[in-house]
Amino acid sequence: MSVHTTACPRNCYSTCGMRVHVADGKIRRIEPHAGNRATPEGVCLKGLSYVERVRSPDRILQPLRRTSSGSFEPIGWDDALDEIAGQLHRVREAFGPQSLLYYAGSGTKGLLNACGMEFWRLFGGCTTTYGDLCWPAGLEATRLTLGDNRHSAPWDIARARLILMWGKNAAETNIHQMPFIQEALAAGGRLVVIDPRRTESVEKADLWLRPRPGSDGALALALCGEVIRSGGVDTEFVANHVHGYEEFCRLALEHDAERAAEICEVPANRIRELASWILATRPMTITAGYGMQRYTNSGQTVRAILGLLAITGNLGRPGAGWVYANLQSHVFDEVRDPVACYPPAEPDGVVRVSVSTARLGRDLLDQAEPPIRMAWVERGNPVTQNPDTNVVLEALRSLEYRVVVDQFLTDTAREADIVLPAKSMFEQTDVIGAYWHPYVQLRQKVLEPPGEVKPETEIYRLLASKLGIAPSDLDGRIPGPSDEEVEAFLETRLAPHEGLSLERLKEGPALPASHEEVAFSGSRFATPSGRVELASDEAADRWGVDRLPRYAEPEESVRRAGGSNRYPLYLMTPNTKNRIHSQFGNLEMIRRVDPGPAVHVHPEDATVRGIEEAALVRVFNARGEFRLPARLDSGLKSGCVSVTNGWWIPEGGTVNFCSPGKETDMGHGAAFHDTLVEVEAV
Ligand SMILES: Nc1nc2c(c(=O)[nH]1)N[C@H]1C(S)=C(S)[C@@H](COP(=O)(O)OP(=O)(O)OC[C@H]3O[C@@H](n4cnc5c(=O)[nH]c(N)nc54)[C@H](O)[C@@H]3O)O[C@H]1N2
Ligand SMILES: Nc1nc2c(c(=O)[nH]1)N[C@H]1C(S)=C(S)[C@@H](COP(=O)(O)OP(=O)(O)OC[C@H]3O[C@@H](n4cnc5c(=O)[nH]c(N)nc54)[C@H](O)[C@@H]3O)O[C@H]1N2
Ligand code: SF4
Ligand SMILES: [Mo]
Repeated sequence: MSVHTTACPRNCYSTCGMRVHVADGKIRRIEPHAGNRATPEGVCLKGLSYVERVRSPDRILQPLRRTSSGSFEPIGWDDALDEIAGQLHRVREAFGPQSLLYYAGSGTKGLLNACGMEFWRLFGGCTTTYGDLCWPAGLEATRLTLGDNRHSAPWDIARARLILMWGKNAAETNIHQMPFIQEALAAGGRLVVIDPRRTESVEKADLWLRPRPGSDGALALALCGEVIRSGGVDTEFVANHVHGYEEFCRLALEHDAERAAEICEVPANRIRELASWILATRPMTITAGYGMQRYTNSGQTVRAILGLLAITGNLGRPGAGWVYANLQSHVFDEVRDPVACYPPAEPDGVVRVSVSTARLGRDLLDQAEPPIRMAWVERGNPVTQNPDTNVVLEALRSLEYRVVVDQFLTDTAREADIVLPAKSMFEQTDVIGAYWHPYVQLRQKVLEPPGEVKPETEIYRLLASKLGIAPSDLDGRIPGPSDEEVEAFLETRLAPHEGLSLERLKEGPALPASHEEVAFSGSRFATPSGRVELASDEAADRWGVDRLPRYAEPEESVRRAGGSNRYPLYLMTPNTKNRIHSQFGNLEMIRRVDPGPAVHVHPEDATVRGIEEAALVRVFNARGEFRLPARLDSGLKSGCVSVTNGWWIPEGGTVNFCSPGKETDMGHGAAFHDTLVEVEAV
């Protein structure tokens, strides 16, 4: 039995440190790594299911080629790469390298992910995507307000006496945050959850506010107005560290509990109660989720919420602050990939075209110079996870040739001409960052890849030789195939960073030298004014929004449609405990606890439509539809229906058939939740 330090590279707050025990080429045991103070409880059920996942009978172990009947048959690596190289050569000759789309999703974290783009540079360029499906409206709102995206160490929230969990469901999506919150509660702190759904996190809350989806900006401004009127402003903090307070104050005073009650459909006395807690309790931490920032008004929403921390001086102090995204472990630019927020810079001498991730389908169909002819997809499942599935499918099907690299035959892989088998987290060493805790960690190779599986770096090397790219051009860009070459490559990347080396990371998680335990403790903010910016010229110049976080309804809102709406229900599509987006749902261990999709409907909305528990219903709007059994749920706000995202098309719950290919107001995010639907029994 050998024991190895590694870490879970899923797109998940926790990025758990772990020790895996391996014997006879099999994982025998997974236990927490004591060096990661944020994840002492160890991995979740998904983490435990890796034992099944790496050896799943459904895993793709050799290249597959689509047959004329639409099924897949095995093909040797050499033939597969010859065919792909031939297609790449053809489209580049005929239309230029930008007729190739390189699409990378968030399937796994790692420095080596950047090797993909290095390859496409050597190819002569390509079309890539800008923006991101996940969190950019909030990232950009935070950057505009505080200067950058970092927060205090995860355990600092235990020192808070008031915690606002705003549009986040940590009990399912950030399970390791909950013990720190429980610690705060045990010490007399209070938890407020702001969410239209009664989630597992709500069960722990002292107060629950249930706003109408997309209306949180009005709630935040009302709370600010109430605090200002009650004399709760930290005048010293504001005088020394806040820019634009006077203007923001005038805006906030236009709002109060009654106005927010009308807009958000939350009782005014609840809003006043929360305001009184904010006045009376310090320190306050707001832990904000990403679910709330996927609307067309949500960058502005996040700026308004940040205003509440600024005016009460709850920044830069222990137990106080903004927990959204902690990029302190992101000391390498490449670690940011695949969650880069802005259109990528043009690399030297290589023309790169970009299409919007949020509008993937439409932009691909519309791109004319040059038209897209071929796609390479890795680490992502855009058919189920990007908005507007019908248009994404249309765009993929309009191409001449598609390659997908994945571990499983996902809905996206099923659209491919060639599917290449992907490594798992145990089959190649890499260095990974996180976005909640501050550790840099090693994701170590502990198993040989099964079957004919090859890591992407090796696939790119082989493809480069087929395209006549000189091996010397790959040096320093893509490591060679041996474990030693991969480690040497990573060591070079680690070398400039004090305290980080492979030897150190093999022992366990490491803090970067620049780590700040209490973020912004020096009250230095990297904004144009050097202060917390409640009024932002940059917001106006860059994104065309108001320089103040003024409230506006999301574009797709029942109120904009004015009563006569054919689609009167908000479709909520949250994340869920036992899957990561479209991953894990195909495993026996997971299906036992989460066997299939259902649409949650409030009993009032169900009754008027004659929908009964477990009845099959059609969820639809003008963009698309899907059919699922109904689950009556009085924990949902009436006027909302909810289906967890990530179900595969054959399972019937692919929610993005109904979502719009539309960007958020800032950051080029995807406004998934600007989605109105109708449901009917079928
Ligand atoms: N188990 C598990 N963990 C995960 C993931 C996963 O798929 N599964 N995914 C990871 C990733 S990539 C991400 S982005 C994060 C996301 O983490 P979270 O942000 O916690 O998750 P979401 O489910 O997207 O949204 C959180 C909550 O926002 C609520 N919400 C939606 N609209 C509104 C609104 O207008 N106002 C308010 N106040 N609330 C609203 C939803 O009801 C939901 O409960 O989780 C990460 N962790
Ligand atoms: N309606 C709606 N849609 C959403 C969301 C929502 O809240 N509502 N959430 C959005 C969010 S926050 C996110 S982050 C996205 C996530 O969307 P995606 O980035 O597409 O992520 P996943 O669904 O996890 O799919 C990742 C794929 O990568 C594969 N994979 C894993 N490891 C590797 C590897 O090492 N190599 C390769 N080549 N492949 C690998 C997995 O098998 C899986 O098929 O979904 C978004 N979509
Ligand atoms: S999915 Fe998240 S919580 Fe589960 S093991 Fe991986 S990092 Fe930890
Ligand atoms: Mo995400």
